[in-house]
Amino acid sequence: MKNLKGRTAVVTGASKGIGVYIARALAKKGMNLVLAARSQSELEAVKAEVEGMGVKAIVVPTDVSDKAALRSLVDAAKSEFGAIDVLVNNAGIESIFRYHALEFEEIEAMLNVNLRAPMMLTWLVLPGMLERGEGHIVNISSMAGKVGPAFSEPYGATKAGLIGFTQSLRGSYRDAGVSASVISPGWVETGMYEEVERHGLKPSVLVGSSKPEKVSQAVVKAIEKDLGDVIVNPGPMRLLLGTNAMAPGLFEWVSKRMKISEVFRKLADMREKERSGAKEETKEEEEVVSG
Ligand code: NJP
Repeated sequence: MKNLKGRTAVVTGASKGIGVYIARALAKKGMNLVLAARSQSELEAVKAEVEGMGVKAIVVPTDVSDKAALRSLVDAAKSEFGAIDVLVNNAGIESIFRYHALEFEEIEAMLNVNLRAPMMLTWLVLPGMLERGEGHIVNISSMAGKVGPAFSEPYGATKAGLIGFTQSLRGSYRDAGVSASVISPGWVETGMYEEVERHGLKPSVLVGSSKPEKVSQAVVKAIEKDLGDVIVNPGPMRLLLGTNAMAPGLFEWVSKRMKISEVFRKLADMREKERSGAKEETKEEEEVVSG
């Protein structure tokens, strides 16, 4: 889609982190915005900022794991702007724990927010796009979807799902004027990465980290140039991914030596320790109350 000015984009996860940068970048291109997430006051602040850039925006408080809320989001966008030209599925959650230490509901929540919501929202906006013969879906995946890091089973699986979903969409609908892109960042210096920084952890030198503007620029470029698969990472990731495809054993060896999953292991350790501490405290409180 060459000219974004005056068109409408729905951006999920627009209340904080990368989503705010995506909203700004699309507003800079003159797009009107439908801002979705659960935190209304944060969304209102983003709305005020992008309106200051001369575009129109609405806030639609949405829990994307709620099916009815997804329908309401699409209805609100259509009733305000008439049509949805671009959908950016950015909302995402992660829970880095050892898989067996996760609660069932945490696994379910990642599946719902990271994969089911983008698939359902796409399903809801596609008919309108096909009718107009134009539209673009952008899915924010992750390097974790390209190669599943240790201690990130549901996250990696949902992000890999988004990559496959996007490839299929491109194959099915590009001839009808509707396209799709998947953006796979490595670590990005905002949002989820803040906990990594707070604990003084460092990503492997092979992976590094990127500024959030790199992701928002990649989103704009993917829409304007119709790019299918964009990696945002300073390290030699395509080379590594090529190695993974051709010689997975060698890739595993390099990953281990370069400690690619080390940050995930440390985060999992810290969180599991915190959680078992919290459980102990609750147990002690209960014992005091009952006895
Ligand atoms: O995360 P964060 P990022 N319903 O936590 C929203 C991917 N990524 O910006 O509902 C609706 O700051 C939440 O809003 P709220 C990552 O997988 C990141 O880092 O108000 N919205 C907030 O706006 C994700 O797909 C890195 O709490 C829900 C947003 O989602 C995307 O980038 C690396 C929701 C999350 O903001 C943005 O992540 C990478 C729900 N149920 C991929 N639950 C990175 N930062 O390093 C959450 O490879 N949200």
